Amino acid sequence: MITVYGYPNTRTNRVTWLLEELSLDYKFQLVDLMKGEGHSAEFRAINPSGKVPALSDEALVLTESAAIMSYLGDKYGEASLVPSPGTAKRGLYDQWACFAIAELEQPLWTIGKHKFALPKERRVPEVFETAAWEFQQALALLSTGLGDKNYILGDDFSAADIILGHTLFWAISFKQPIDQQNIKDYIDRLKVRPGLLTAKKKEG
Ligand SMILES: N[C@@H](CCC(=O)N[C@@H](CS)C(=O)NCC(=O)O)C(=O)O
Repeated sequence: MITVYGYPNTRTNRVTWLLEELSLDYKFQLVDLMKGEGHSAEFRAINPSGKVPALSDEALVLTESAAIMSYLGDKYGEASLVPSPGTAKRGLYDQWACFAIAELEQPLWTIGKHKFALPKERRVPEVFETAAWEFQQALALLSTGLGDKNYILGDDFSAADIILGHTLFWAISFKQPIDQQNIKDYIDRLKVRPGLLTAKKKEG
């Protein structure tokens, strides 16, 4: 049985969205971050960092949303959502998944950390402007990479679109401007995916 340890409106949604796209059964185990459950001894035994998502699949426990997604796609996806290792498509999949985490998410998370996530005494509001600028640089690269394709790898939706899409939804909630029409259309295509809507419902 697959168990996802998570909390609504967090990176957990990348994993639950993929699980829905793969039509896999799973248990959603709420780790109530607001009640401090991330730092309970019980959850730290699963993820020492206290962060979500984490996933258990029989004896395996995994953390890091992008790694969990590659694992699920490789094991259960028959190359439909995560391309097979060693193919050109997988190279491009990994490129965009890494880009999402390292370039697109990083400045947004800097904003998030310094707005609400870090202890108050650690927050440095001066970083906001540079982080917002960095996000715009990454957005421009994404717009060029996406071009006139429906999805980042071409005609077919993949788990890379989940990581990118989730990060773009996050940008909207952080009120970062998105001016590129191809990215706006991409967001419109992603936000109505039934897998996303079901995952959100299950997370509560
Ligand atoms: N790189 C990790 C980041 C995980 C992460 O920071 N999760 C946040 C929620 S989106 C969290 O659990 N924060 C609680 C905390 O930092 O204590 C991933 O992609 O899974």
